[in-house]
Amino acid sequence: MGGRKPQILGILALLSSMALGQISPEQFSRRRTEIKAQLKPGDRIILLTNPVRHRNGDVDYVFRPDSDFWYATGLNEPMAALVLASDPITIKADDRTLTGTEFLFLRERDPQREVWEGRRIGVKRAPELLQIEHALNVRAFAQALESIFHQADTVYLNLSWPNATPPLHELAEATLAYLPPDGARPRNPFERLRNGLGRLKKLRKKTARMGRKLSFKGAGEILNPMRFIKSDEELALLQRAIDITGQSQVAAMKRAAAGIYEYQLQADIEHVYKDNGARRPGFPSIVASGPNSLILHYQRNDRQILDGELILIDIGAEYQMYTADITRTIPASGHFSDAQEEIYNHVLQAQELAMAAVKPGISLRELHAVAKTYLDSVGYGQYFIHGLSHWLGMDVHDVRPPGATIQPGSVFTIEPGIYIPADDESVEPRYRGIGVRIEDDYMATEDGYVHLSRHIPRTVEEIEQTMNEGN
Ligand SMILES: [Mn+2]
Repeated sequence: MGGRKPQILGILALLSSMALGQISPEQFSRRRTEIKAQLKPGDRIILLTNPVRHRNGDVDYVFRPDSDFWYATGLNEPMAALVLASDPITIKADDRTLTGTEFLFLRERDPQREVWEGRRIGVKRAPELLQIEHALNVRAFAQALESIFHQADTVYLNLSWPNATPPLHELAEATLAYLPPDGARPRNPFERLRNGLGRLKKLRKKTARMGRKLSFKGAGEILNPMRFIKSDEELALLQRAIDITGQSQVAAMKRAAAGIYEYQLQADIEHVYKDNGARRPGFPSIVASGPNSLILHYQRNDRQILDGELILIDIGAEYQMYTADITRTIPASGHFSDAQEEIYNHVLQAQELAMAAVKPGISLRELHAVAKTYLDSVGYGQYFIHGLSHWLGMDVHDVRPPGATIQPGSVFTIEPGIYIPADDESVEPRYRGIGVRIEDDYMATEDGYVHLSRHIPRTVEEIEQTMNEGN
């Protein structure tokens, strides 16, 4: 029994550090079953997780898994790939011959590296901990590709990396190239690309000789419709992300004052995230005061806030891989000026009208038209310069099937805005330089929607009251 206790403690520590989240290994397994059910004989799906991205010197950016890969595995480790097939295939690699429909390639345990980089699940424990059929050393991935492509017709790849839109085959090549043959991480991306190109060309030649034509498709064809409709577990995580973000918005309302810097508000916001278990933002926090409120994806957050200005705060906590996306625009002084209030209420009314139009089957484009028509009618339509809505989930601009419309279980934002340039002489000076956006998160139901962020102060009155009631 003597050696038993440390082992159990070790496993407990491992489980708590794996960030499997509140989605159980069984649910990840069910997702894989659902993916496989959509594959035809000869289809393979390969999901790669994100690379570790180099920051500077010996420092890398903090790793975040690829959304598709995580959706199908729950694995929060770099250097990993998932391979699924509809019917059993045989993979010969790493001195093993394995037959099945699910193969996870991941890093082998390495006590020395783990001292530096943290614990790894490892090949031996992965099948049980992740409920996956087969696990192999990622170093064998390149070797295994031949087995994977053997008898394959179509290979689906997750192409969110690299984040660009070159032709599909180039993406496929670049993606395959990302996993270097020996499991090491080459520093030079060109070398990485060259290695991968060479391997893929060889594979293509080989399959061509066998009289087969290998085609590549985006894994989104299969995964996007699944990710589009959220399960109850996913909705609970999204609600938690939204609640934490709401708490952050309230914290910002209470802290906001002329004289402080945008990054000080950001600090308060992100403190609330971490304090509540949301480990990072789902996208860079936007804290934009005065003229910066006109910059849609502003992220410098380094300006001193002046009296009388508006502060546009567009933020989202990421909780267990699911992100909120909520914008509030607040007055630095705690009171909107008449001109600010007037513009604010037009934006609010545009949001209310779009909300009232939500029903299953309506498109985000149609919702946009509702808001735009209203803003046009009050003379501010030309200052509404972005889309009204987007889908929300693991990615802040989440995936959707082609031609998606609002369906029960889909989650989306409604975020009208008015941005009047500082030098716009077609309006009175008191309106110039005003930027207002209001953004909330919603889940569609059978007969309407649930306003997931409804508890966060949103009207002029609610915001002023929150800002002035003290802590
Ligand atoms: Mn948004």
